[in-house]
Amino acid sequence: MKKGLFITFEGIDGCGKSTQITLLKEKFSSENKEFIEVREPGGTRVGEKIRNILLDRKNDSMTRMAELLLFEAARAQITEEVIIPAIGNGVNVICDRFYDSTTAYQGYANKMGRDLTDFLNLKATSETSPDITFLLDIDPELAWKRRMGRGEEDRIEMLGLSYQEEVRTGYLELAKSEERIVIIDASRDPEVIHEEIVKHIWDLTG
Ligand code: Z5A
Repeated sequence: MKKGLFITFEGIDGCGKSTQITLLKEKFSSENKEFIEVREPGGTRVGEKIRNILLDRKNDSMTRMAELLLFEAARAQITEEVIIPAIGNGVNVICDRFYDSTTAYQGYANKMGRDLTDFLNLKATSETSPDITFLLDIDPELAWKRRMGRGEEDRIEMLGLSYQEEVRTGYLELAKSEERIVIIDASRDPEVIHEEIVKHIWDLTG
């Protein structure tokens, strides 16, 4: 059986991932392409519980190592329980964040180091890698303005604009060495971005 495509979306907070995933789901549905949508951290019973711990503003004493291991625990669960079976059954997987988030947020911005995050990412995913990753690149200030009025910030959003700047730099560094990562200018109109994303997916699938 032909394997499903594994597509991931990455970027700083509020870069427009959810918006693009919604448009891509509509496109896949209109083309009768089978897919599932998942998100990280979360997407499983265990993972959603871990997500609550990670994003809870009250957990401000969480250590960087505890944070890293919780993200990897949620990832191990969703990869084995959901992603690997779906791809194996020929179902396309659209994933809101995957291990590149750990590289950019924990490895780069939190300075845990690539050696550690690369090792844990490989272990947590049994070396499952996306076929294509869209990095929605945007100025943190613009992303922050877009998010305004969405209510209380979570524990990671509370870290502010300079943190988002570090994360953005981490993503762009990573993209230099990973051919599967497509950098998308996310400051443009959602429909324009969507068309570019679809073109890349069609190019990949032929
Ligand atoms: N995290 C981590 O540190 N390490 C890891 O390994 C993983 C995650 C997996 C997950 O939070 C947090 O965990 C995240 C990283 C960290 N940091 N934080 N906080 P999340 O999943 O809840 O949040 P998020 O991933 O940052 O998503 P988001 O805030 O919901 O944003 P988004 O999905 O990228 O954006 P959006 O909701 O599509 O758009 C934001 C707003 O902009 C919205 O009002 C849209 O209508 C608007 N928008 C979107 N696109 C456009 C365009 N093109 N033009 C104008 N306006 C737009």
